Amino acid sequence: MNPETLLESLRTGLTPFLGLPMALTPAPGPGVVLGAPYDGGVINRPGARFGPWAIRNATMGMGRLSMPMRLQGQDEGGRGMAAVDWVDGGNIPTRPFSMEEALGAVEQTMGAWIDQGARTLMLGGDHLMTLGALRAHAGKAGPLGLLHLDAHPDAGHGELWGAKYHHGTWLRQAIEEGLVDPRHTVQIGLRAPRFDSEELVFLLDSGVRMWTPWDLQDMRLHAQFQGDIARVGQKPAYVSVDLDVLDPAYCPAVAEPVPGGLSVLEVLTLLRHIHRWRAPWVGADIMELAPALEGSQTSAKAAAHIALQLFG
Ligand SMILES: [Mn+2]
Repeated sequence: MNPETLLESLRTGLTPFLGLPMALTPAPGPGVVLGAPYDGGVINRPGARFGPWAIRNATMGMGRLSMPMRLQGQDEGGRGMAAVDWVDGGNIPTRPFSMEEALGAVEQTMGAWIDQGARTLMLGGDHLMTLGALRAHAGKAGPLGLLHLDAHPDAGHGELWGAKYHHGTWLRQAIEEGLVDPRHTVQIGLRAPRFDSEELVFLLDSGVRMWTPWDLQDMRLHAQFQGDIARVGQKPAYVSVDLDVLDPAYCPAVAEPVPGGLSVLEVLTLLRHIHRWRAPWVGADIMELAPALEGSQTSAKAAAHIALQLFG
């Protein structure tokens, strides 16, 4: 966002992502940012429907060129957002009362942009909306590689809560529908206590690679970690970031904060690996930001998790 677009935001009262031009009608172009203001798939603490506004507001006045790449003269990511000619496509009209309709709206709106050749960045919204995005992209590119940053594996069995679709089941659904190739799927940051181990067995049997924050601290595993991320990029790749991958000290405003997570710096550092893929990711999302929950329960959650850890 340059001074001109900042002044335009002040004038119009609108804050498109990074000051990108607004475009509500799909047209040929390299990429589009879309909000998904839906949180009907949240089990415990709703509020992610307000995420797209909060993220857009937070980009007001921000530059488009990430600092470390410039200083180190590296060419991994080209010139980042500064080099692309993306638009902000506004929000997807997700009806608040029906998951199926909301998922359909994501698939349809995003699909219309993909048909025009666009890559997509979705601002959540709860993580269930990723299923709609994967349906849209896989419909065009076939089974995708998936890099999934999250405290939770999101592959729960629908019967657990009597509902097939919610923010904790979308990955199982995506694997069963053939939208992602589990052998090219990597999860990073997993640490939330489980109700049972069936979900993890399902993922392991499918071939998904799973990394906890403890694994990431073991330097002996670093080459294996890099290899896993590289394998995601051997296919058309999707990157899904649940903000609860971050420690609540950095990002408490999510539906399910889990202590013991990654720092912002750790996430920014590991994302650099994706710029070594032979092709840029086709779609990405940043999910679960519930801005009204800022600061809520952070300390009590830390206490609860330390208590649990006492039992091994
Ligand atoms: Mn998630």
